[in-house]
Amino acid sequence: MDNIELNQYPNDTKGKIVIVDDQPLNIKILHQIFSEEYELFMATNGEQAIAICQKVLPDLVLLDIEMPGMSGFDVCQHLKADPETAGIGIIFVTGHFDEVQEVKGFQLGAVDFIHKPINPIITAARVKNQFTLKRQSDLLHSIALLDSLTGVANRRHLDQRLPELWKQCCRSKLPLSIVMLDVDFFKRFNDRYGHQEGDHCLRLVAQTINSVLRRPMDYIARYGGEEFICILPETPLSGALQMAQRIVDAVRALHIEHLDSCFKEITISAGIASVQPTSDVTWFSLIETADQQLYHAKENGRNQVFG
Ligand code: GH3
Ligand code: MG
Ligand code: MG
Ligand code: MG
Ligand code: MG
Repeated sequence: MDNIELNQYPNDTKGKIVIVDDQPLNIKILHQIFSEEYELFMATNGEQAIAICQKVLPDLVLLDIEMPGMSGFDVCQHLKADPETAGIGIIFVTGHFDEVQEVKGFQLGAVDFIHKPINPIITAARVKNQFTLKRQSDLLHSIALLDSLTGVANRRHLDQRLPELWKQCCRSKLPLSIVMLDVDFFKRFNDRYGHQEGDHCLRLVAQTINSVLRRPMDYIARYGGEEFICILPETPLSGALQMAQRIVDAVRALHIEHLDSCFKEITISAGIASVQPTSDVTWFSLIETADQQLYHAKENGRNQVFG
């Protein structure tokens, strides 16, 4: 599970299909059916198919079962075992109807079967159905993991992503830092300017935090009401302090009027925790530490970083 974006599918994006068959003639037939509507990638053996799938993350794979070397079943198992490729829809294309084979294919996670000789109309219809389902489920998935107000990841996404980033830092033996952020005097802001202005402010703050994060691995989620959390993998405390200070400065630089704050504009406070992840420590305690540091930043006057 990677960082997410709501507009995953601009209307002009063609669906991607990987066609896998050891017989060039079959590839040619499938290519003729789909080349206009989809972006196609071809493979003539299992290893090649897996490499292409990992690289282009297609919507669907049309997968021949009988091939020299890795069979279609092997390829399917391989793709399903890797979280990165597990969501790709697999349609087996098989030479002869065989109930046992078909059961096995569905058990391995295939979404449909197409029988040879290929009927272009039936094949196109089946692929179109699966393609539509895949896009709908991808969209649902991304909506379920996004905060609807600010467009950044929500708590549910954080719960999935944090253990992954944690594991990554266990492997790389590099520190992971967490920055907890909380908008200052935000209750008063709502009281004076109204909830709609409050919502608008939260959107701007989320965008601003996001714009400070530069590396692809850096991650932001809305943690709660006016609280955000940043995860900075492979970043030591010193780097996290710098990033957090940049965030605090950038929020202040928005110059959003807040007459009931001692700063007279919207500010944010940050608490940082940093650790070298190992299997002995948990990320729960890291969040707790960041929370305590945030508390100190508040106690010490707000609009500042503690770590
Ligand atoms: P502190 O500086 O100590 O953080 O004070 P605070 O007022 O920001 O903290 P408190 O926890 O007392 O209040 C948080 C407020 O954030 C309460 C609520 O009105 C506001 N809030 C939380 N979620 C939302 C939201 O989605 N939209 C809006 N407009 N306001 C929200
Ligand atoms: Mg074959
Ligand atoms: Mg709060
Ligand atoms: Mg609070
Ligand atoms: Mg607050």
